[in-house]
Amino acid sequence: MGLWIYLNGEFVPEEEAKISVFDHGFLYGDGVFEGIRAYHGKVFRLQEHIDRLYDSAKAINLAVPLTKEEMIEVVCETCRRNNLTDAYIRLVISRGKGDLGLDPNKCPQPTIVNIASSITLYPEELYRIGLSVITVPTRRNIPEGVNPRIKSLNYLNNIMAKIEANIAGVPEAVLLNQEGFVAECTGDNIFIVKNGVLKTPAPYLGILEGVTRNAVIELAQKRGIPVQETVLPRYDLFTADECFLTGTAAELIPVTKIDDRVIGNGEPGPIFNQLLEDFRELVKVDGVDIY
Ligand code: PXG
Repeated sequence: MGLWIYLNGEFVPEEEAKISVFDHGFLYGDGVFEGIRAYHGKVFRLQEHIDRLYDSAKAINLAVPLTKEEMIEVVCETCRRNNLTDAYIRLVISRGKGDLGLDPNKCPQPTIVNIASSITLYPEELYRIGLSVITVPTRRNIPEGVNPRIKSLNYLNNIMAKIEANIAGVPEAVLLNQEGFVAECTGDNIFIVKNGVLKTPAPYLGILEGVTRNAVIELAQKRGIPVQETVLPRYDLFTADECFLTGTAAELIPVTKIDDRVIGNGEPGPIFNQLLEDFRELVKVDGVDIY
């Protein structure tokens, strides 16, 4: 049973959801996207995802032909058409069909695609034992080039890092920024805990400001846990009491080894466990109703 895909104003069966080989999203990675999740019939922090999508589009000078309200409706309607209450949602806007040249002025009509599918969850045991990760040679894109705050269709920087993690036999890579400070992972933000303080790289260091990241910061503050958005050298990762990653797909996932150094006592820590529990409660109530 195939999916119904939203494509430029229509819902079509997935076999018919096709775009041009002249689409600049395909030719150049010229476009933006969001990865969104629905839990129990609610789309988690949909407004935040839509705001980030429109900011990404603005940053690449791409005018979105739908209002934010219409885009929210597209997301919810795609879930309804596929009878989904729990979903992984991929909303993509590319520059659209042009010619073989770079010029975006030759692309009159952006391509808008929305896919709502079931989620492939990480194995539950990873949440109990934690991930081993490495810092990789590939640095995060510099903000003066393609700013990492733009969730663009060009993920080669992150894919290069993922290849390095694959070669090393670990599931995730930590990218440093141009100055050598910790930025983020290939599709997740990173947090550490040291002496009861929760720390994560500040957005100006060149990261995607994750929706999950921001929710975790709020949850920590509600618990009275001090939070710092700061500069983290690798030393701070190695000597952390706890470390975990956050992202729409992963939610919160513990890291127990970094570059062969065991983090804390090698098990998910108490602050991680508390915040994961709080997050799983939050997703039950914080979201836009689909039905
Ligand atoms: N950093 C980067 C570079 C990302 O791509 C995050 C952080 C986390 O952001 P959110 O808003 O999801 O908390 C992302 C997330 C995947 C996948 O399947 C994830 C992302 C992109 C593509 C695939 O894990 N983005």
